[in-house]
Amino acid sequence: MKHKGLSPRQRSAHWIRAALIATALLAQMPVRSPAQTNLTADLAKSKGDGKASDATDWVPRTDPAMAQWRADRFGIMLHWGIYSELGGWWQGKEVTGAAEWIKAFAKIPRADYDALVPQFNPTNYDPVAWAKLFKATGAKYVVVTTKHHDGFCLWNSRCTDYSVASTPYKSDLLRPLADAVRAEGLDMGFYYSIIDWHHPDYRAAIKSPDDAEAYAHYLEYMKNQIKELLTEFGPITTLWFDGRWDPSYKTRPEIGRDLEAYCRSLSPGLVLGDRVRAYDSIADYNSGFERKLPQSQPATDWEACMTMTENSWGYHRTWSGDGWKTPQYFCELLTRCAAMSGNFLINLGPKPDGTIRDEELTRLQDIGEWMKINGAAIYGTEAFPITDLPAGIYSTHQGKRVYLTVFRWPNTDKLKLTGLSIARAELLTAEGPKPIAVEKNHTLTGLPMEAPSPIASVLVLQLD
Ligand code: FHN
Repeated sequence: MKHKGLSPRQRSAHWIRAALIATALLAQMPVRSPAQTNLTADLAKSKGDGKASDATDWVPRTDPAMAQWRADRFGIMLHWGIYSELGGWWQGKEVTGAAEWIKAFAKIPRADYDALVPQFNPTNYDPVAWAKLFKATGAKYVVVTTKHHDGFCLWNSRCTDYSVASTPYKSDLLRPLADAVRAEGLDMGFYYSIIDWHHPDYRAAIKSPDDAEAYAHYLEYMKNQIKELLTEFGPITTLWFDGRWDPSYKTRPEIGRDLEAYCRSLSPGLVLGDRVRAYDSIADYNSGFERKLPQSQPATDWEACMTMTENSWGYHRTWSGDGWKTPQYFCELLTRCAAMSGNFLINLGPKPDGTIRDEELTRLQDIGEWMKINGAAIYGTEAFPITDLPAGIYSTHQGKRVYLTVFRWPNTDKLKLTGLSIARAELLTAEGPKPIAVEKNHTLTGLPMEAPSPIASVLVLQLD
């Protein structure tokens, strides 16, 4: 068995996997609750930054910051900016496609788009309430757009006046959020767009020496902004770059490498996904799983990010594409990620006034209720492959504790897990863990005929 590319923790898990690859005899059994959503069909629609980076030379980081990121497993992403003002509508018409792209999709003239700046006034913004909500959802980290592709900055950057400082609200939106998030014990991360439709020196492609000179200035601008973001907002654990696909960036991998080295020089423990690079390698983890999950476990650390509707990251007043994903679906995606040793970000698009819409709020609350009881199956866990596990059941483990998260409850009170040597078992419920009898060290007996949770129920197996 090769250990190349695995962390010590992953390596130590190998003996368990090697010795205990089990066969679940649930495979042929009927299940009680039907599959709720067609994961494959939905996830196949993924667009965006989905191109795979080269993982050949990837070496896992083993330091505490990376170990923490890996153990967190679950985060919240926020897309917020002056595009939120429009909510996916321009000149009385709904614009299809991601609402944060409305300037490009509706071909909004610059002067008209910039006229949103004096309108942006999120007077109901309550970062403390947001942070409490994220905590209650069970998230362990938060990633907020500091600047999206339109170039508008949510902090009072000294590098530009195209920022919240020029709005009626005036005050920085990021530091209060970062402080509130950290006060809740969560980690704070910043999204930063490489693409910038507003900056005069940004170039999508370099076609002349003048372009090269302009782009060099833009790179300096990015560095100066990054310095502000990494040094003036308290500990920032991850910088989430986006928009590496323009030729000006992706055809010259040395630019990303230089930017990455600069970030690391400012913040040595910073966790960086591969979007800082030009598809040539992975950085700390693969961040290319956008609105899709991998089919099988990637060889590297990885993270997926997911919209609540089909494809809108920013606030869209009347999304008329595919509808809202259910809390159960999100819990299944999150569990699926953990069962492939990956992280999962759920995206929110706050309203322009600073509130979070009800559709998002209620979903987060339901996810949080589920996580409160079942989060042990997610946090700090890794993949625990069991062959022939039926669709809708996912296995993770932390040391000798194995978690089976059952989204489709079996139509039987017995569960035989050939190949495992189970010392004790319990079922997680709202009233606390309930012991489950184990026969011959491999068969759980006396399972309730109804699943304790309408979303998914977790069986915990303590292995010998
Ligand atoms: O174009 C962006 C999009 O608006 C959104 O920010 C997503 C989030 O991963 N990233 C880009 C597409 O890959």
